[in-house]
Amino acid sequence: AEWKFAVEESPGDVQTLYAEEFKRIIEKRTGGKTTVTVYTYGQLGNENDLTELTAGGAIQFSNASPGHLGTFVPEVQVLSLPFLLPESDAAKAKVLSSSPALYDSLAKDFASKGLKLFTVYPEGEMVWTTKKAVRKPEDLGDVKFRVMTSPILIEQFKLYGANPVALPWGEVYSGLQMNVIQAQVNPPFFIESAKFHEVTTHLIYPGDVEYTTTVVANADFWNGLSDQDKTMLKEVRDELQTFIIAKQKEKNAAALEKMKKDNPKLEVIKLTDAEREVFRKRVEPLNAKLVEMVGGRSGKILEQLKADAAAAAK
Ligand code: 6CS
Repeated sequence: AEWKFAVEESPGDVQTLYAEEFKRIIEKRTGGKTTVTVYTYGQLGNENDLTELTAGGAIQFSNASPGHLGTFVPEVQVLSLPFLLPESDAAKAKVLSSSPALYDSLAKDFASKGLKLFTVYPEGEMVWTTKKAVRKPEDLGDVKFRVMTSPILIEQFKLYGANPVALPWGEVYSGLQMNVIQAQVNPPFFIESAKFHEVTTHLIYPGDVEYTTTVVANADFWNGLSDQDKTMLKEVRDELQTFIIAKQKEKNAAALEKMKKDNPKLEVIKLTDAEREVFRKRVEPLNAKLVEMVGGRSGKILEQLKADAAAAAK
């Protein structure tokens, strides 16, 4: 068999490294009977296109990050809420790898859209690139701030005081360059890879949220797999979880050093606890807003996820 796996990122990026390692392990374990073809960003379409291709069965696996998937599986936006996941790496990894809120509950909303939730993993803390110093919501008043396409992100950045606009990432570099937008948010490895630091002057570390991604499979494809294949895939999934969590950490640390070297004028601002607290307070209405927007089981999933996060942090 041939399995197609499309990612939302470029060669060398975190999602691509994951898919390539998936390919290596699957092809080794099946002795080449199953091959995996990896497609990087733009080869088959943008982020939202990949989800539709997977749900429709044209491809078997893809990354579907909550930042974009909210347009298709609205409930997944619980993963985009700031100040929700535990702060420690170990507790965060535990929630993302095994939380029942995600794999029992949220997975049902994926299934109803033709998607099997295969895994969720972190890609690094979200960092803002801006063209001026930002320390408080008032500093964002005149800033057109690019966010991913999930509706909750527009609400989040409105609460933060900015003027948010949703775009696929392929349009972000030119938007910053032409000053149509002045800011965007992504983990450091991605800012470096997409070269956003070339068209920006400040990196702001707000400490509010982790970038997470999900890997999904076409549901009919998944349900048609043999028990043996399903068991293999579960083992591969667990093995890759350890691999990718270490990998993204290493890449994010290296990226900051590289960006400082490339652009010596780049100013790095880490919000103080007091400054961070102002943004945290601003965004407090967001959880209720999400439940109001999405309805259905979203409130229940959110409460469950909070409980799983609290249990993991203990
Ligand atoms: O900003 C975005 O849209 C993209 N960011 C990352 C880290 N991965 C893919 C996603 O589409």
